[in-house]
Amino acid sequence: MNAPLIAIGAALWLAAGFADAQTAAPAARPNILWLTAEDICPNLGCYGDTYAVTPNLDRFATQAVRYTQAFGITGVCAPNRSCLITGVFPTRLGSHGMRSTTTLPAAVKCFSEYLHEAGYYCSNNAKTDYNFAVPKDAWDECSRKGHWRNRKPGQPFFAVFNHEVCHEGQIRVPEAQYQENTARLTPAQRHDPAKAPVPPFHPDTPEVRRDWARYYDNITAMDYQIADKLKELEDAGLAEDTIVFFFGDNGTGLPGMKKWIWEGGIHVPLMVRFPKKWQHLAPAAPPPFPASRQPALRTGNSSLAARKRGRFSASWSHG
Ligand SMILES: [Ca+2]
Repeated sequence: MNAPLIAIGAALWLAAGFADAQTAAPAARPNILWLTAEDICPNLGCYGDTYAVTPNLDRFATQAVRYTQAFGITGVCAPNRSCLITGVFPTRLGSHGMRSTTTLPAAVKCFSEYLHEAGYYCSNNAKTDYNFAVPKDAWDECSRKGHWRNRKPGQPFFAVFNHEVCHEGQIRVPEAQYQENTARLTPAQRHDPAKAPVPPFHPDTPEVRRDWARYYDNITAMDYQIADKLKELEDAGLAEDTIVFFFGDNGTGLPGMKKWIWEGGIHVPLMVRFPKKWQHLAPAAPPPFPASRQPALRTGNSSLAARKRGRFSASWSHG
């Protein structure tokens, strides 16, 4: 199935559970954890990429709904992030130009503001890059200190952790920085440039092969960090109360990919783990591994259906 991916969290959250969040008792509300990764296409083992070394995300995939046709609305961070947090197309919002600046119309809110009003503790660690000023009520904490641990006892949370080690800017860093970024990788986990899957639109040179190998090394480093965040949840006894999203914000940060609206710029991984308690919100069961196909996000349709059910009435949202 093919469908655009817009506003991953907004669409799923608003369509599936927003009304519940407003009316249910705190203990009956799910926590929401977003684990976002910068600048990656679905170059993960669980997506069938045999060059990738991503054991933790591969394990996560066995517990999650894995979308194979998830796409950013554009090929680069800021307009995508403006869409993710509002559910509005950046072309409509005036946020489409990278590092442009727009002003949110009074009727448009970051969807975390609704969660905040509903009693959620909302933290963002830490990137915003929305192309508009962050509304003061969007986050209880928006910094590198942002963490669900800082909420009041028993308070439900929506927490975002953005992972930057795989950002395009980390591919060609000085050697010392690269070694620091990838310090946790074992020798066997480091990618051999000679085996790198150089696409036909890149010159097959040692420099390009090194870039690709390091891109994959950085993804493995990110995979370790994702495991840390999942373990934090487990250790706190919150895994069964928390819906976990993993997704990329835009495609691979190499030439002809990120910033372009070809597949390499917009095709991203997206997986959502619904614990048993919240399985009724899932569009499908976790797949047998490796799954061949999973449902695509039909955000417009699901949002429309939600409106018809009277569960979400914000007329400005595109889903
Ligand atoms: Ca990005």
